Amino acid sequence: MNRTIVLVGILALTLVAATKGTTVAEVTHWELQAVDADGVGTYNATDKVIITGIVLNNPEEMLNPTPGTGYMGGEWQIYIQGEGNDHAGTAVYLGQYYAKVGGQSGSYTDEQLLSELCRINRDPNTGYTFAAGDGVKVTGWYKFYKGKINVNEQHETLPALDFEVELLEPAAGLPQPEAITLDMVKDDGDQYIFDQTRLTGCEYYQARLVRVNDVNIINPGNWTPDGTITIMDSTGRTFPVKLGIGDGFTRYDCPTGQIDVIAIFDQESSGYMVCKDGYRLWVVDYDGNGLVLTDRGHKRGNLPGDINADFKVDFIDFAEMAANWLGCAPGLCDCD
Ligand SMILES: [Ca+2]
Ligand SMILES: [Ca+2]
Ligand SMILES: [Ca+2]
Repeated sequence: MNRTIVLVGILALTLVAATKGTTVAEVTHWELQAVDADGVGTYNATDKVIITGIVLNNPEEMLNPTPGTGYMGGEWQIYIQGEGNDHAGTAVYLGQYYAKVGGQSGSYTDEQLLSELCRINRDPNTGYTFAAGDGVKVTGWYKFYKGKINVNEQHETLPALDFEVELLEPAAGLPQPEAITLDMVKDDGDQYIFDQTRLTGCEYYQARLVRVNDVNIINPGNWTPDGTITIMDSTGRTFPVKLGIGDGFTRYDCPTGQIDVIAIFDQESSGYMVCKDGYRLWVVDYDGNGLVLTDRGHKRGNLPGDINADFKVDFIDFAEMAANWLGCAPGLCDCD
């Protein structure tokens, strides 16, 4: 016990010392996401980085922010896509139970987590609540994990390791998803295409919004929040699609027949030191439109109380409201 306390103390002092001479630079996502031949991130020029771009997702539709849930407790993650010729993107992550990760020392209490979520969900200068499609600037530390360099707190709760999210352009709009076909990311044998230069294959699209047209879902039985379905194209190539936890995956049935998919291209490799697999598409919510697996974000009908967007207010809407009565979105409600 004493040894643990001493070790934690030494770690804290080390981090404080490191903070004094902290180096920071604005980098492109392209620079930050450079990899070696094994797919391991190589960026190490500064301690902290500043990145800018467009937020691709609402965090609570990707990971559950509720304190005490899941292995890592409440979690928060957004993807930020680079603009112009900065053809890359970066995930920004915060979790509650860092102490469960090897070599890490602290975790957040429920109250501390909610305070952190309230802080990073809003622009510190205006109080504006961030949403997908906003232009932002993130300043923070970073850590490599299973194929990507993520901006995070290096899994420590010390305030010196906080990251900051600041608003650059409210409602800039989501980027146009880049249309890809599965033969651009899978070879003839249906294996992932890895290219260290990141100019082709899966690495080129990592952490960016893509669109795959004319595919079908071959395992609709996996349709559930946080589930993983598989799409297949006419050549027989397949790709996993991770479903987020947006309420549409409960409210609507899995789309059938030939569909299109709009998703964040992600990687979470099977290994830590060789990271050339584990690519997947991540769709965080679905609006039930039947043709495109996405949430278009433009609800029709203009009828307050029509929760399931079927253009009438009835018991189905009431039952959903009743089931969520007095619910409070962690990190968004009751801030301050
Ligand atoms: Ca990668
Ligand atoms: Ca923090
Ligand atoms: Ca309705």
